[in-house]
Amino acid sequence: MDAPGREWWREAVCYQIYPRSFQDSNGDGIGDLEGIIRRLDYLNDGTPHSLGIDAVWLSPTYPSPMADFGYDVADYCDVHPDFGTLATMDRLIAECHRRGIRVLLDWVPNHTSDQHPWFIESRSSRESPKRDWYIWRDPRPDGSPPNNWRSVFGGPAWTFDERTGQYYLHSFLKEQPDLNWRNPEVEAAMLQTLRFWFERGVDGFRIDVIGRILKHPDLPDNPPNPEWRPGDRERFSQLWLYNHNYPDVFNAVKRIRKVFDEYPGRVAVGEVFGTPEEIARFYGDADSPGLHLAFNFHFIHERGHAITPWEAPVLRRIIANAEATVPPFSQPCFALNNHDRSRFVTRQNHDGRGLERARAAPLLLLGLRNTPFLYYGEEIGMADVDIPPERQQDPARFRSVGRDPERTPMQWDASPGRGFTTGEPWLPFGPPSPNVAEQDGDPDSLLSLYRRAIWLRKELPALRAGSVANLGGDEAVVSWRRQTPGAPGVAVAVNTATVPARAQLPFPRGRIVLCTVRAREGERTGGEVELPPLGAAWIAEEA
Ligand code: TEU
Ligand code: CA
Repeated sequence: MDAPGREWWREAVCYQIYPRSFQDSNGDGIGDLEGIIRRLDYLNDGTPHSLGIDAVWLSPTYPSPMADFGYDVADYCDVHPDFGTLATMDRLIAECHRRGIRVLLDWVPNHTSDQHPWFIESRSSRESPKRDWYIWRDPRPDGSPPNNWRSVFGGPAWTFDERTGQYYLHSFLKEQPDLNWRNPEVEAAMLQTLRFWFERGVDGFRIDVIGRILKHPDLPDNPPNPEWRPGDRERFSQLWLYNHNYPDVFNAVKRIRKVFDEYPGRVAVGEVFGTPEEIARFYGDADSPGLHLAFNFHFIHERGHAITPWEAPVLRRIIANAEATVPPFSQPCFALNNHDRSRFVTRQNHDGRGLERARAAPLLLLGLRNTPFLYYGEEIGMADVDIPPERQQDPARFRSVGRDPERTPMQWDASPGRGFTTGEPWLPFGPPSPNVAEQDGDPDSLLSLYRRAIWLRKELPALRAGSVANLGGDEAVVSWRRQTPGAPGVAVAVNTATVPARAQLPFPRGRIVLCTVRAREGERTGGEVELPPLGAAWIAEEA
């Protein structure tokens, strides 16, 4: 499937599937692996009529009590019956590979489910041989938790276990106790779970919140966050100094990488948070690498939870920081959407023009030097769905923000079941439109724009493998050039203003090869191009 030594992930376009919400095949209203298999041709059937995806990332499908919908794993080496069986996963992997699609699973190393046999054993007694597989501590003299750490979902990060008289640490829900990665038995056991799936042909992993797997050994209090104001998210009331991106994490990442390197062509993509410099640390060094790729979520939110505005100067800064910090032996990894964040169309709809910005979004994401991740439904412009209280599912809703609105079922058509299920969906649908069926045959649809962008990216060497140059523009426009020796350059220009704007081009003669206004494609350009309001274009250099 791959020329030896050519690392597929450098030129890949990846697609995140939230398995519960992609395709249900047995009418129980919950998406499953058989359902995903049935939709693989939509993702890539080798023709430009498909999206042309090179890899899929599946959010967790492991046995789990589903307290956090799979991010509470009770068995790392099996499949939850709601999703299918190991045999179904084997078939999915085979069917993907037959279409040239790589398969990334989701690895959750920071915590297990409290129903995982390891934790059941660990909490059974203080003398348990697995007691030290988790982080247990005595209460403070006044009975309060061992330190002031907060759960990401709100509340203390500690829960008291009456029977053994100690607190255990959980960075997320109490149903998600943190593993003690300072215990070499834990590390060995977890690394073995990677080999289990590599042996079954899995091509890599998206690694869940890897920045938290090692904490300061003394578990000291975190200092207060001086910028925090009452009303801000509780979890930002502290600076996560001792339980997030703690220095020892980066060495552990290098040890994890070694297991990936035991199997050719496997890729490690980390879910990380922090400054551009902190993100870059996860890549390691040329002679002792860490992750192949580390997510940069700055197009979604840069610091804290503030939504990143779709404004040229901000986008330009994010691109410049990533290009300046990511080590030369790798590249950035951007996403505009995922299962934890409000969808782009909704985030950027403050003036009712979110869908227009969503047409420019793929030209930015796919026009940059990076390994981009799309999120199911993004390609048809799905928005957040308001979920009535009685239908809400996400536990984060109680003390943080519920993520159900960005996790609703894929809209394949406008029928009552949206082509997703013949049963009652686990989360309510959005309005009948947008959906794939209405956009499939429409050359001006967002879906068609995503397809053209992805296939053009494969075709044009400068976009597939080129460096970024001439990053520039002004208050309205962000633009850059992609270039690679022996091939024409491609200019990318994005207008974030609601009025037309001119973009200066880095070459005197070109031709628009992709534009948010399809009718402009084929147009010749001189040294500049006029962009429609909120519009974007890719211009190929001409001799
Ligand atoms: O998320 C890690 C994380 O810290 C945030 O994305 C957080 O979940 C979010 O801000 C809450 O609003 C990962 C997974 O992506 C997420 O779905 C899981 O809930 C979490 O880890 C725990 O496994
Ligand atoms: Ca199902």
